Amino acid sequence: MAFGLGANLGDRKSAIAAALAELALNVEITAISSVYETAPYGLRDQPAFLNCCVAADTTRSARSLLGLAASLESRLGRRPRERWGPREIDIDLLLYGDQIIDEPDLVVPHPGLLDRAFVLVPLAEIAPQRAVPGRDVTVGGALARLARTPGDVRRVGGPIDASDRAAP
Ligand code: PH2
Ligand code: MG
Ligand code: MG
Repeated sequence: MAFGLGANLGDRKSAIAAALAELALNVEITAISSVYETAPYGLRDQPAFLNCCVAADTTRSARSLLGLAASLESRLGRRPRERWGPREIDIDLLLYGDQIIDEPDLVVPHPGLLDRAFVLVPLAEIAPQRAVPGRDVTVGGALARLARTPGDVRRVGGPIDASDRAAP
């Protein structure tokens, strides 16, 4: 399975480092992408994001991972705000094996996956051959097809690690 992480408020890097550390306590992380600075997508008038993706193995259900993501977001200081708007930390379930889930609050593969360079670029770095269930395409193939805006997704560093977490 894979998560997408993003932040565009406060100390973005340490928020992602904290999210990675907490995720590592709950799932077996198998790969972490580089970190990218990305132009805001959707609502454009907000600060630039840092984004990365994580691949992991787990026996937890997709619904349990959704709950985990929500509880980590709130523990890491995310405040409720508008949809598409700025956030301290965002943890999205992108893929869950070969499963297709379509429930009101849980859609997997993530519905925005194929349109968003800020997800496809880091995900293609760690899982280019992964098939996107229900779509006749791999992650790398989807990225190759995507119409890109030059400079919208810029690699700014290697994988974030626990040492990037702010001291408590
Ligand atoms: N998340 C959003 C809306 N727009 N833009 C970028 N660049 N990165 C994000 O993670 C992002 C976004 C809603 O979750
Ligand atoms: Mg989210
Ligand atoms: Mg999101």
